[in-house]
Amino acid sequence: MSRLIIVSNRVAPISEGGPAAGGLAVGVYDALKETGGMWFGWSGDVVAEPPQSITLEERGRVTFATIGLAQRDYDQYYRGFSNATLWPAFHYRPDLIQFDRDEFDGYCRVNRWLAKQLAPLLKADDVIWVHDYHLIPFAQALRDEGVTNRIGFFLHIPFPATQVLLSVPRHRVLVEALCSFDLLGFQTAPDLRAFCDYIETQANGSVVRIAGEPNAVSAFGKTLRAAAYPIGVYPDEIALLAKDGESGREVQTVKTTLRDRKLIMSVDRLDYSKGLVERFRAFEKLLEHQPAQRNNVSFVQIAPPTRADMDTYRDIRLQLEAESGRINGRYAELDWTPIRYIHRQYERPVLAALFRASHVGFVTPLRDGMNLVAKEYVAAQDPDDPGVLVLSQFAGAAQELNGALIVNPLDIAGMADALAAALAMPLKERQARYTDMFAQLRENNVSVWRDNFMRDLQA
Ligand code: ADQ
Repeated sequence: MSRLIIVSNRVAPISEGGPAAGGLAVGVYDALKETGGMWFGWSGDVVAEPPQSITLEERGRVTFATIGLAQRDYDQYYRGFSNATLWPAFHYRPDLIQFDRDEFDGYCRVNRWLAKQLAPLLKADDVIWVHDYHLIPFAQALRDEGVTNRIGFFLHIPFPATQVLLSVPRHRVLVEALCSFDLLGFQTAPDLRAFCDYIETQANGSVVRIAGEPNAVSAFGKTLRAAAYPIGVYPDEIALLAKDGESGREVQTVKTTLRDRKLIMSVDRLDYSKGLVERFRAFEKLLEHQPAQRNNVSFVQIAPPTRADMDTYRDIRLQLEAESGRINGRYAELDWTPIRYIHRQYERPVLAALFRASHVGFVTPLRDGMNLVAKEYVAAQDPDDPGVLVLSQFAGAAQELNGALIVNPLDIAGMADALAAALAMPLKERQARYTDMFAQLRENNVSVWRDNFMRDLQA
């Protein structure tokens, strides 16, 4: 069996079940343990000078190969082009794009430097799987180092519609670089369509669509394949975690302080793509339109800050603090706080148990590649008394989770109506929707995602 080499911007700190162990980390680490292999990427450290060597750490059959980033590389590659240009563009926010030529050069330089570090560690039959938007030029950089192995790429975030992608300076260079991979994986069919549209309308390329197989793409003198591989979770494991966590301290505290009130739950990284401001306003609208809900329902938003050294992230944080303060000021009573807005990270078992204790999972990103929280919420429910998922039409997960109440996150009143419908939904309907979605989660769990991608990469 070929060795698997995973390359991602950050190498997940693997303490299984720890807070960072999301779908990607868990699914990919499982594959590495099975085939043996290496996980290569940034250690998370920012250092004064570019480090000269990689740190190798063996755990069973898996080698973790990590390296620090010099301050300038961090600023240009990570904070700059990846997160101030690509992230907003790929989440349909051209208004937030900041472009700086030096940052773009830094992005390409760091990709080349990382490829140079990895190349000497590779063996002839290794299969390389690269993850996410930080590493679009990585295959091209490896090819320049003489690497001829199979190289696949999975994009965890949306691939934007052509007219949006055109707003990114150097878009053509990026798409040409993508074409150096042997296989491209997207979260959903609309993302795949957007990529193929660019190839056909902007790159003078061709796409052959064969049912049940990846598309065959030719462009920039290269041939490759591209398909959608929606990422999943392990629903049965999450269900167990959630049940086990029911008697835990955090869940008991929430239940005691709620008394008999209902609970609406949201969990996100604090990011402008997650639609938090609109979500707070929808909850406010619910209280405004339905006075009977006042003092009868609480909304818990857990949102640990990320990328806190960037202005756009500081802005969204301030805006949310103002909104939650304003809404609580308007509706709170001596014994009831409508919105509990919490800035911290929780361990996975605690989150799962909180999902199970809540009546509504409120997941309304303005754009999201997939959104694993939506899937985790469903997986964590009690089959005898499941909660209802209210889900944005712009989350990749909406393509699969037909049992959710699907909303447009810009339609505040529409979201408030969906919340009211969710809170009032009869048990039979909740069960039917949950059963449907749980079956879907099982059928397309994270091993299916990984195995389908690996099968096509090796074919
Ligand atoms: P993210 O944008 O980070 O991921 P998401 O898919 O929701 O978004 O995954 C986040 C993971 O972190 C989930 O497993 C969640 O439970 C966990 N998490 C979130 N907030 C947390 C908190 N406060 N405490 C502890 N854990 C928390 C990117 C893309 C998504 C895509 C994933 C995977 O943006 O669209 O679904 O990658 O491909």
